[in-house]
Amino acid sequence: MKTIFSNKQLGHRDHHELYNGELVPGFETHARSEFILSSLKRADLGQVLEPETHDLETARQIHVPDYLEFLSKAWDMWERDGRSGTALPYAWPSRGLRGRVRPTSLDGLLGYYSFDASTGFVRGTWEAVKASHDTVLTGADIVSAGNPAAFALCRPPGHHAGPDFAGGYCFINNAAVAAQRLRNSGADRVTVLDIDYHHGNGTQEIFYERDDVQVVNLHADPSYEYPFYIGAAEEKGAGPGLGFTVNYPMPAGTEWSAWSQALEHALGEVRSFSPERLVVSLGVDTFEGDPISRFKLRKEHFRQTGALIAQMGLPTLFVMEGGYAVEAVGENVLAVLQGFESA
Ligand code: 7XA
Ligand code: ZN
Repeated sequence: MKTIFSNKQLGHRDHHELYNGELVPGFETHARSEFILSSLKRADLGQVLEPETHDLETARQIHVPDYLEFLSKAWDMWERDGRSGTALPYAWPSRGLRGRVRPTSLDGLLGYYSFDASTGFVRGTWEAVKASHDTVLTGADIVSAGNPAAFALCRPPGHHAGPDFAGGYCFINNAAVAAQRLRNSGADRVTVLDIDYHHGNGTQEIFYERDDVQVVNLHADPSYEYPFYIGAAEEKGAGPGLGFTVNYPMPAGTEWSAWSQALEHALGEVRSFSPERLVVSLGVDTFEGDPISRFKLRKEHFRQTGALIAQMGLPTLFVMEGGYAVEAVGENVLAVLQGFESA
């Protein structure tokens, strides 16, 4: 299987996030991709390709143009203000505030275009975000060209980013951009299967009213886990999209037996939709050793996950999302991809 990755994605580094009342080094480190790359290379999984450079046309079908423009300028605005550190918001337009009115100052804009304090900008952020976007588009094109699968080693990840907001370490929603690209390339129906520990709220919101992209999420129940305010089983889509969003929230401590049952059920839903292409939002923060998560999957389970997904027989693009047990991330991702290939 071909992997796509650019070293530019490593430039988003040394950023901080608000965690347990302190500004701490971001969990979403560049080292994660380095561990993944070295595991893939050691196992000789396949070629690692540089992404092609792409324009933002497909991304503009997913995100509003002024949001993309802000992403590209946020750090420069921050530096022009004479600031250093990490550009993070500290105020958000909550219920009762004028959430639709775009402020003019940088601090106002940071809150306007985000929903948390874990998604900061540093000097290399935009170049990394753009390269991550190029990586996923290149992966989608590889799958459209007739390859059975590809792995877009995206970083920063994407599934929390919505039409006009960043959050959860995500800026551009790579999986959503890929799904749109696959649609533009002629696939009538595309499924995004999100197996990250956290609910992919951005992907859900982007496609919530569409009937051409099914979004299926397996995740920690939002009643106790980030992103907290979305991802319940009752959320099923709206308007023409009704029935094309499927959610499997699960309790803390979920082990393979329950998780794999949910996956089998989810794959049944995918079969009923009969997509022509599959995008997998691949997070391995369901791992028992993950520092910010509470599920109990082990390496052998990741291999079985890949094999179960392969049984769908669909051209598949894997898109990297979360996973923070840095030294195990590479082996767990490799296990999914090898499980898929060997099935
Ligand atoms: O899938 N999403 C993630 O892995 C990121 C979750 C961000 C949690 C933020 C905690 N401060
Ligand atoms: Zn996650």
